[in-house]
Amino acid sequence: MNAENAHLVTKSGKAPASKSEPNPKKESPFGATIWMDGEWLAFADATTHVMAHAMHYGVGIFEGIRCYRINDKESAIFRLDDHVDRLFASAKIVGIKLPHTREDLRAACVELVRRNRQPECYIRPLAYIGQGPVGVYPGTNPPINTFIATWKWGAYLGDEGLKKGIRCQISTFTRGFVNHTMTKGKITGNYVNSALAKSEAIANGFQEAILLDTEGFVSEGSGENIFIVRGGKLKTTPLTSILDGITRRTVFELADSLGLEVQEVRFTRDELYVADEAFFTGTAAEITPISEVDRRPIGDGSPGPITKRLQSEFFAIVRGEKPAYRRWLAPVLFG
Ligand code: PPE
Repeated sequence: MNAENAHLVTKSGKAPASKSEPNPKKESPFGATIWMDGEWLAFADATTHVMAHAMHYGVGIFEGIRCYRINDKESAIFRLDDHVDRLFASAKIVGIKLPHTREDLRAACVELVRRNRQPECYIRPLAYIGQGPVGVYPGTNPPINTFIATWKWGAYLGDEGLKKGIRCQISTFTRGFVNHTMTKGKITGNYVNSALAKSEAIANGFQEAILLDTEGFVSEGSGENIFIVRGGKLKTTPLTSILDGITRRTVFELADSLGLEVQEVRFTRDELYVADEAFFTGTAAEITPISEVDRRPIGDGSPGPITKRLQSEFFAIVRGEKPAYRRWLAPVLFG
């Protein structure tokens, strides 16, 4: 078994029972190795039991991190410390005691990218309540399983979307009430809401959903924070109904360095319609312009100057071209 077809083989070594024959020549985006509970496992061996608590009740936490190529021998994981810190914050929110230190998880991310030899990849650490007592109550000291996987993930909303912007719809699904959906945590169960909204948007011919909060103000995308620009000023949702995005925080610093003001204030759907520019931020989405909302073009329907400026700064930083921001880059060296 090699790295290319490792994902097509089950633990028993047999091809998965499926009506459509897997094409062994198709290259897998997944790294051959997965770090799980402190061990380095082959992709096919990183499995979980059907009776794991998280499978039934969705109590898990995760991160999404990107690694970018700097040169032939070096890559850099963007804001690794901040992502690991947020994983611990998520753990605290759902009451999961992570059985690993921050240092161990940071080192495992770096080493996994190196082992999987993926100079540009997405890194997914995830911890969940494993197989223990049956029922909603997981007990006082439930088993916690933790893994990290990597895969090649191009532009989340398409290369074309990154350049020209994407078409969005205001979702019929509402972002959760603050005492229901703990959005400061990146909690697996929270993503049912996102998956429903995104699937609906795509079925309706759009590329992404924008969810409103329970009071009708713009909240965020299914997997992104949102910004609007009007009269040269930026606005973004305050940290009420949204994930405290690390790309969002990055945009705050970039905007500041460019002398642009950012207000964290609620704004309405119609304010979004009449914005000069709008864009999404996220680890997967990076900085993606929004060209249209509910069939109304944003500005003239093409990415505006502030969005483009922030995008080019962002990509220069993550690729190590701005020495002042090297503090955000955790190096991965390929020998
Ligand atoms: N809001 C939500 C709901 C969200 O899922 C993300 C990240 C963000 C905001 C932006 O956060 P940050 O990545 O720290 O800037 N969504 C992740 C998962 C996407 C997926 O499909 O899976 C991501 O971008 O990695």
